Amino acid sequence: MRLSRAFLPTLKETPADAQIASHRLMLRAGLVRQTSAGIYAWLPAGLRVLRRVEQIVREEQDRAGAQEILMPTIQSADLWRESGRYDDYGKEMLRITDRHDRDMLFGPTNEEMVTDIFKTYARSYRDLPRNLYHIQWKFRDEVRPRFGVMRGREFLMKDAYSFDATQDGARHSYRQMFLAYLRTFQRLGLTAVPMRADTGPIGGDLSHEFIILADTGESGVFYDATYETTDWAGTDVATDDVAGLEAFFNGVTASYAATDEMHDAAAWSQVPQDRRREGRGIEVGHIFYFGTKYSAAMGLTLPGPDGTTVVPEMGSYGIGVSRLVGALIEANHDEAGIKWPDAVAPWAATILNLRVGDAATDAMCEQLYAALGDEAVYDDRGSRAGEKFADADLMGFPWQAIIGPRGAAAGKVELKRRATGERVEVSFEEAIAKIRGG
Ligand code: 5CA
Repeated sequence: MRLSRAFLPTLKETPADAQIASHRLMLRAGLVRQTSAGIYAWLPAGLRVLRRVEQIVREEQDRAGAQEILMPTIQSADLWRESGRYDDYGKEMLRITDRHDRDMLFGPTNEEMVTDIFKTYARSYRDLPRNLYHIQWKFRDEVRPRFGVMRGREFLMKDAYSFDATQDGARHSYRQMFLAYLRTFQRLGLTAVPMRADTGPIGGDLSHEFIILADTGESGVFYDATYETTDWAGTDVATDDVAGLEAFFNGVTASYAATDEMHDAAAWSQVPQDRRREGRGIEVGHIFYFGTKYSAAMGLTLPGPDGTTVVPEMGSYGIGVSRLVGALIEANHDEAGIKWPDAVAPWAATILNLRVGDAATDAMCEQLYAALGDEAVYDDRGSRAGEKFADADLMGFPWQAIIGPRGAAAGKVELKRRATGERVEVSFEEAIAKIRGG
């Protein structure tokens, strides 16, 4: 992408109404544009990050055996009347009437719809277990949308739903998602701590929130420092290994971690003093095991073995995909701007041409741009070097390839690593290798 032709708008001024760093930076770096309270348009750079986060979430869901579908945003109120949640959900639900006076709604979550779809096709207990997920926009008419995409009204969620024949099976499905979540957040470069949680309007008796530590988070958190150093991605427990996964889950959850709502002072006092961590956090994922709440209410019953009847045991598993973009910036920024981790950066590098119009400089920049293709943005604008550096720091490309007449003459590229500020002078080939290597 050539900056002279791109739609990558940056703002110099700090937007007045943005209270936290990620919100300010998302607006200043031109990632999103607010179109109504809590509703955002995603601009090219923001959309690329959103898609990368989505793809990592998808890969880990697939790896855990969940299957992707896509359900609509607009749902019929009748489904929600069946489960009894149409009245319970209150003002958070955006209710719509169509031209035939039928009650519709913009989905805040999909337990009812997925139960109805599964009911249509499942013939017997042999169709269990199954786990279906989708990545789709949700709407919740939050009383106080704030902090940009962190607490929006329209937001992108990954929501998965598991169906099992037995409680033990459902607990295994829950643990499969638990492991998938730890792996997902680690791949995103985030320290996410699983905490016992309240089940709220989703219902059920087993639930964990996955919380990223950040001073600007909305929940107070208490946890054992062990969580800061554990390598989940390195765990080799297979997703179908029932006993292995149970042992893994019990091992992880043996260490203390709770939000202020679930905090237990007596258990906390058992954690060695030097391992107690208190702070604030952002909820990026939430998983629930709620048994037969929806299957029973919505008539999902299947013939079981030997003339028995099975009412599937269900769980649901959410990740705030658009919220994660904000959370990633909270965890990776400085005064000058965003410091994208390699895994989600919109582009791996920006090429900064310090003397547009100088034949040797232009030629070297063009050559590097041709080699990197879609992985680089080329700042070919005629603006001052200072402005180019400021925009590059603000937009947070992991690498800046800085090329001026002196370097071009010597066949050298100056590479700056945004995360550390480190600069090295390298050959053209080395620059490509380093940028590709992350
Ligand atoms: N049905 C369940 C699981 S699929 C459910 O809806 N869970 S939830 O309410 O906890 O939402 C799942 C995740 O969506 C949350 O962990 C959070 O990361 C994200 N989320 C929830 N509300 C918002 C919001 N207003 N703005 C941005 N993200 C949100």
